[in-house]
Amino acid sequence: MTDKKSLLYLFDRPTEPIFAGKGNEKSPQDAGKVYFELPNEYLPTRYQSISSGLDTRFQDQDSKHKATYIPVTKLSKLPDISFALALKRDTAFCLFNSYHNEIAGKLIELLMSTKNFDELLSLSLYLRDRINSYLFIYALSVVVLHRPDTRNLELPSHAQMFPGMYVNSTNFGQARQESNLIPAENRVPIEIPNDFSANDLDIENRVNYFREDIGLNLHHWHWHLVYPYRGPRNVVAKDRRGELFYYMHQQMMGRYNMERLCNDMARTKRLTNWYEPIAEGYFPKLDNLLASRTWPSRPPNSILSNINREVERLQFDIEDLERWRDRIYKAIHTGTITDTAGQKIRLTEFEGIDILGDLVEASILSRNPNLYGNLHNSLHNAISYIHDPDSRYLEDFNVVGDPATAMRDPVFYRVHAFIDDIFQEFKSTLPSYNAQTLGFENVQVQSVEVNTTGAQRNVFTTFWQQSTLDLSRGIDFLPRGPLLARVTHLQHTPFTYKIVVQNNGNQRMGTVRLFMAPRYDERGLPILFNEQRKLMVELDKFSVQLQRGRNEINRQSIESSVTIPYEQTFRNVDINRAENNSSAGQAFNFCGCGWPQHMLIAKGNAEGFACQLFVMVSNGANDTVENSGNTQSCDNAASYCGILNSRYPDARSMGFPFDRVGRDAIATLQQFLTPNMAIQDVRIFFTNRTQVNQSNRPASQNQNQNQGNRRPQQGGRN
Ligand code: CUO
Repeated sequence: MTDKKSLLYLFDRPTEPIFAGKGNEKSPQDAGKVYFELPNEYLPTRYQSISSGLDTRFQDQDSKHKATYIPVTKLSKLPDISFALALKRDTAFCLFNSYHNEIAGKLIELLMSTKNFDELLSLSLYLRDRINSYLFIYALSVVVLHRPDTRNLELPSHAQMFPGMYVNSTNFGQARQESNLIPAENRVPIEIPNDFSANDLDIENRVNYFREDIGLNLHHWHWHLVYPYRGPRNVVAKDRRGELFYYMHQQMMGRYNMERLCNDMARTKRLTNWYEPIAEGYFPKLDNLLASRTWPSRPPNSILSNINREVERLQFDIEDLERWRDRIYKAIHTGTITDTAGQKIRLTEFEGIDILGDLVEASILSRNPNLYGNLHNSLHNAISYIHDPDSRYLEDFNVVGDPATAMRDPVFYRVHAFIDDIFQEFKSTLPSYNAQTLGFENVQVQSVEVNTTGAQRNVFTTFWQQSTLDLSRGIDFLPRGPLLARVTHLQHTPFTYKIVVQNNGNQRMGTVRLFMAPRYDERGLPILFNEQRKLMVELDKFSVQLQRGRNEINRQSIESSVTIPYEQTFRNVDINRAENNSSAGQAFNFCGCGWPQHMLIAKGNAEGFACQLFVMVSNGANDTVENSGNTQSCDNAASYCGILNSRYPDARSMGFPFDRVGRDAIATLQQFLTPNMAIQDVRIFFTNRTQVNQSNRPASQNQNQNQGNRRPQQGGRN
């Protein structure tokens, strides 16, 4: 049987034809270039008549390296792929576009339906150089993630496959020069400047390090890969998916708003008036290498229009958006939605949010797309075509049209502030948690504190870090070998929490929930509970066995259930890692989804940004979910991403205990506390210094060098 790893070669240099040979002869894992023994009819028509010449041409060039040939089982019948060919190869594929997603959904179904691995590989090879490359990579990624026989494969980072979506394009000229002229072993990283899309004349530029962080954008891309809104039902209908759509994006907003407050900026203004000019502009300076185009910009004060774009089969009016919005609010206020059969479905206390999430996004799980429309995706579309709503200039969508790039643009957060407000409106109709629901009998949290090496107690420290990425998988038609880019991103010093809990009952399980929020608003006044709760960012959540009497719980920041470590975010698959068919490999793919560890703590400021750290130990017996058995040895980031093939591992509503309005007479966080909770004033100090990350040097540079201080593996979590 064919080595499953061979499928990964299809992700290498997406627009460079497969017969050009794949793999990286400088990588320790590949002895030489790899060729597939393709049946002639698998080649695109353009190449069929000259196929033998092609083989020798590419193979001769590499004769000094050992080559590997992989046999390909020919499919007994080639499928009809005209539906996928309808999307031109060099066109931009838009994940928020229903028509494009319909094509992707069919493609995912076609690939999922292959009977065994060899058939999947064969079909993928047949499709690869025929259909749109971005579509192909997207669909195959979803399939690799969800098929039992490929789950263990380690997908390369999306940023490596499509660096043009993550890194300023002006650097590619330099990159091409470096890899054409300089031997692989002597190449040096290309510096990617931090402030490439604007300068400080634009106040929004103060948080560009957040919006343009490669790890955050990778997380968002990965989240939408794990949770596609269209495709085979068993892939789309994951446990509490609609609720997680709400919660993950709510947390993104909470974190972004905290970041804004650190930088003396007001919280994000919701985009509610769709006829007004949009003050924020965005000039991405990214290249779409696939479609050979630059990403369109959006000048300040652009105005939305009705969308009528025939090619993308996209047609809706701003009034449609208003109708859908009004119907959704009506459903919230009446507590029921109407399904396609005209039946009323109640938006119940616990499941209502899930139904609403599916409806607002809208995924194929929406109970009535005719009535409630396609609000969130259409807003993405309306903004992403703001510069060319009827396609008269033949322009493609801007960065807001793709989950891999959307977080870069300030307007993205204004859209999601509006979307989040819909969910908050629903939550405000639910009964507040009473002291009994919040409490945990006989359990008192006595204290919580944070210890950071080299800092005072209850202080977080942040700084800039420089890390190196290898982009060679994504720059097509270049000599092989590493192509390194050096980026600067936020980082914090690792820290530990110490939580002291008194248990006057029997030994039992508790769930520790850690959150943090700013203390003061944009005017410098204390934030009251009902506003502060929306800024509560989850830092960690884990189970503990509580002994009778005093319990001291120590937990490291790198163990967070929200984050994934640096290596997983950037998935440098060239660095020596777990064997292919291990469960660690399976975890690796799924766990590309997760908030990047380096963005766990907001930047803070030089004076020490004041926050409140919150800890709660809830009753484990009420939190447990059957069948959430996490059998993976996965460093997973379950809080924002769920667990592969399992139910969401916490029975409480996502965001508990801050997802609802506080009970009567509660004005402050202090008043909200029950004995099983505690708060602590903390500060985040930012120092404007840059440290080089020693732990992420690519394999090619590591061969003769000490690996440096690699991040320790996460400890076992209960
Ligand atoms: Cu993730 Cu609007 O859902 O970008």
